[in-house]
Amino acid sequence: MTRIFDNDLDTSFGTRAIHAGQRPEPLAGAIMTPVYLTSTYVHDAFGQHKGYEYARSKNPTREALERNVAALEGARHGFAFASGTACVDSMMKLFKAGDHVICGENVYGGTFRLFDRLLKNLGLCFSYVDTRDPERIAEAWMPNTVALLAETPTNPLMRLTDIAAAAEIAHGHNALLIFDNTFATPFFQRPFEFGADIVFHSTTKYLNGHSDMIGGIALVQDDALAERLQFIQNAAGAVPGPFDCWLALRGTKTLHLRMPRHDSNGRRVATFLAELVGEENVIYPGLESHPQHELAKRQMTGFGGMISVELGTRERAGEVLNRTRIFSLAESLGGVESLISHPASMTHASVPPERRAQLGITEGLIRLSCGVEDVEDLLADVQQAFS
Ligand code: P1T
Repeated sequence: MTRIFDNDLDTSFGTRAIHAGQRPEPLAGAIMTPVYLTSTYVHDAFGQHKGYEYARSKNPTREALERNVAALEGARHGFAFASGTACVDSMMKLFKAGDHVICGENVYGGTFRLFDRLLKNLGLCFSYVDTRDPERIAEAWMPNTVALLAETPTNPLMRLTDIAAAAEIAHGHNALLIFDNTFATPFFQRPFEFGADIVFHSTTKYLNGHSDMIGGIALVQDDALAERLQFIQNAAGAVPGPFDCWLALRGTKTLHLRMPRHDSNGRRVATFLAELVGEENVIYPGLESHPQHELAKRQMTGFGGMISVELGTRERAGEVLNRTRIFSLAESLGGVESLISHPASMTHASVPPERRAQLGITEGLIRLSCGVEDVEDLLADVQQAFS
């Protein structure tokens, strides 16, 4: 069981980011957690081992990451996976054929694809609901509903779910409330404080922060639920390698330094874009024009670096995507470097066109991930690309 160390929660966020889950390595006292490149562990004697038997079940580098991120989210347990998508897939193994999951209608395209193209065939049922409105969530409930899974803010439309309101509904039905906290990170939003049961991340994004690995992690409070997830992690085996865990763990050490910069760059770029293309075309929860700005202020302490912009047509979007010089045209987000992308043909290409149109993921929508470069350079890039 990957329990955090008892004193990890007594310190503030930045100290936890650097220290939580980590102890000096016992052989030489190396201050940095080694990359434990091993598939198995030697037993001291028949029936006696040090708590490690086989690296799919447990790896000390992975454990350090799990404990670290658990401490940042304010959770008791963490379970790392080979990708954010593998994490979602493994979480769904908590359920069985015939169970119904309510999913936020706007989620990462790969999450929708996993549900719609694979897990549906295995007998899980999904409804896609506009979780901005708690009434819609309540109406979607069925006798076999076992969980609500949503992103807040969503990818790419930056829509929010009132986590506390969703928790009240889910818990009234004895179901699990699962939040994808990838966009906000625990630095700006801690869903457990509002009643979430499982919080997960694509660690590929802000937690790693350097665009050099793929991973996922699920955090939980409840011991019995943790035991079930640990069983799945080992039994299904979608685990990350130790070096990827090490890279993510190196990333979390500076999360509290990077996030304020993503946030201040995000605010400046969003405000500037609102002047250039009109505030009604810029989607950023930190702008007063965002329809859920008040909720954003209530459940988030910052708004991060993700911005979407509606440019009207695919041609106009293409012009901007081809013109940026610092914002690189690529999928993914949350790294120190700024990226720009076209959700309809990239991250959400697996969502059928009519569904995309219904949601508002248009051909003219582009998405920016503001990195931590000097903001004047980002503004100049936006100016020359959008004007
Ligand atoms: O790529 P992977 O580590 O499997 O994570 C999937 C995932 C889960 N949740 C959210 C909110 C995500 O944004 C992602 C992955 N997203 C991208 C690759 C992207 O560019 O949006």
